[in-house]
Parts: sequence; C-alpha cells; structure tokens
Amino acid sequence: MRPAARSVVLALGSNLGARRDILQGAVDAIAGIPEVQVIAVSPVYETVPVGGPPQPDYLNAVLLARTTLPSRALLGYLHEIEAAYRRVREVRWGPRTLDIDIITVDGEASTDPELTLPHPRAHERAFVLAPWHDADPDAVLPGQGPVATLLAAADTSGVRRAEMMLTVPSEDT
Ligand code: A4P
Ligand code: MG
Repeated sequence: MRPAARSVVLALGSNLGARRDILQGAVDAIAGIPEVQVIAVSPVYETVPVGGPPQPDYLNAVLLARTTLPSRALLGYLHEIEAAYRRVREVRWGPRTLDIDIITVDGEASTDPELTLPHPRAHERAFVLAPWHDADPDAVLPGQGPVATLLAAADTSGVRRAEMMLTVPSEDT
C-alpha cells in the first residue's frame, strides 16, 4: 500500500549570487522531486543575517508541500539540490548560495542531529515565521504553538517583504 502523503514545510535561504533566481530554481527543483507536490510558496523576504560572520543580507521564503517520501529521503534530495548550486559548507551559519531546511514533517519528531524535527531554531526565527505565516496564517509549529503567536513574540526588526515573488511550476511542466 502506498504511504499517505504528509505535509512538509521547507525554509529556503540565499545570500550569495543571483538570490531570487536561485530561490526560484530551488522551488522548481523541489517540484521536480518524485513524490513531492508543491502546494504554495510564500512571498520573499529580505532579511538581516542571524548569527555567523558578517555577511550579505538573505532572501528567505517558505514552501509548503506534500509528500509520500520518508523524511530522510526528502533530506537527501534537498542536499542534492543544494549541491547543484555549489553551496560551500565551510562556516556554520556562514554565507550560502542556497540553504534548504526542513521545518516540519507532519507528525514527526526527532532529535537526530542529521535530521532534527521540528527544526530546533524555527520558533525564534522571524525569517522563517514571517513568510510561513503569510503562506499559512493558521499554521502551528508542533511543540511551540501557533506561528502567528511565535511571530508576534519574535524580533522582526531585520525582516521585510521584498518586492518579488516566486512561482509554483504547474504540475504538467
Ligand atoms: N539537519 C538537521 N536537522 C535538519 C533539518 N530539519 N533540516 C542537518 C535540514 N537539515 C537538518 O546543515 C547542517 C546539518 O544540519 C546537515 O548536515 C543536516 O543533515 P547545513 O545546511 O549543512 O549547515 P547550516 O545551515 O550552516 O547549519 P544549520 O545549523 O542548519 O544552520 P541554520 O539553522 O539553517 O541557520 N539568517 C537569515 N537572515 N536567514 C537565513 O536563512 N540561515 C542560517 C542558517 C543562519 N542565519 C540566517 C539564515
Ligand atoms: Mg541549514
């Protein structure tokens, strides 16, 4: 029997190169993963870097999807997409052409450092909460509470809507 599709929330970030095109390329690549259906993509936010060395501002967005893939398999595909953009993983929290984090997978909790779910820092990060709230105002971060409440408590000073949108590719392209 095929496993039931589960909802997943992904956070995308880029602060090097053609940031918007890289995010759109990531959305297109995610839509091309077998067994993944992209439901919606949030507006794009321009955000001041949190942590790490001095580095350029990020563009961040959140993507909502459904998948029958096990979350480990999904992470593997996401790492391939990151690698395709030649992300260099030298400095933790350092600049990157593309970072894709899994924020939640329906009903899954894990403390495994290779795949921690829900993402352990999402609840305090306005660069995740603001776009997520736009894409799904009723969203709840398991173990933490409604995204609207978390966003109201978060420091949003470094986060602003950018004048650009990403598109979800249609199913048959
Ligand atoms: N990993 C564990 N759990 C997960 C998960 N839920 N989703 C593992 C994705 N990966 C997960 O990640 C390091 C390891 O985390 C991977 O081996 C993976 O198996 P990485 O992407 O190689 O390194 P990283 O992203 O530099 O580290 P980390 O700890 O994931 O950083 P964060 O928390 O993702 O923060 N400021 C702004 N404004 N915007 C940003 O997008 N991003 C970061 C990165 C910092 N500051 C930022 C932003
Ligand atoms: Mg990461």
